[in-house]
Amino acid sequence: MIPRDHPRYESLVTREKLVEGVKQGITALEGLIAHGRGEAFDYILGERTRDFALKAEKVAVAMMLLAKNPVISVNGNTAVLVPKEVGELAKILNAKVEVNVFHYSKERVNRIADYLLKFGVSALCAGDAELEGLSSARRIVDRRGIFIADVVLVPLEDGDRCEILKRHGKKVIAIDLNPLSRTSRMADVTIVDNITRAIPKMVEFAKELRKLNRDELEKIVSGYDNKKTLSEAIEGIKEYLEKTKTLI
Ligand code: PTJ
Repeated sequence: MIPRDHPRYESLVTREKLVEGVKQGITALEGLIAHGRGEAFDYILGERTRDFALKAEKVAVAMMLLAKNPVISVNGNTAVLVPKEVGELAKILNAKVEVNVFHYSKERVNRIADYLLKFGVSALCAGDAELEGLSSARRIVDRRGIFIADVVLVPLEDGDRCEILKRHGKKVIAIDLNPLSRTSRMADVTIVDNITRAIPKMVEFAKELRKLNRDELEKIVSGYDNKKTLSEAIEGIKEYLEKTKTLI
């Protein structure tokens, strides 16, 4: 039991969720390592949603509202960290949710889908289609989901799939705390924010933006520059480190 007044309560609770996810066979062991890397970037970003992330979250939601077949891809980390919020977001955006994992087994995919169902999220996971050009298990997709999607939200992604999704003509929105990763650089929109803050923020934006018409949504998306977002994220890290240095 983590004491509520612990100064790093949120971070410890998040870790516990992932450890529990591993015990239940939902999160991959490698997911813990990936989370550690994410935590380190979050730390040097100041552990809050920065302006460049807010902007990317808003653009991402507008893009998904404009999409014909938006899909939210869920892996083992996402499933245990934000299951309810993914369901909420999918509902408002009229998006499909698809289980798609790097460390693949049919049993694990089904376990993730069953877990999501407990939060009222019905996820696709048929594995009845393949993305050509990708050798990792992430190529295994659902014919009704990622296979026909025009916009895919991919939290905690690997660069290879991002590249292939783009080659298949899809727009990719990544959530990745590492602004230097290949995924971050390949995506059309990169949200450099913790998934535990990013998805709830996107739910808020979705509630607001769903009232807009297509022209208004297009205005939000047009002129978005992902390279600018990434350089602002790197500047954000530098700024935070400089500020912190003076406090030591
Ligand atoms: O469930 P599976 O089988 O699909 O496996 C999931 C992992 C995460 C193990 C797999 O996708 C993987 O190996 O990912 P990578 O290549 O390590 O990339 C994960 C990226 O997510 C890293 O750049 C981390 O900085 C970032 N990251 C980790 N935790 C978070 C995060 N970004 C946002 N929020 C987080 N909580």
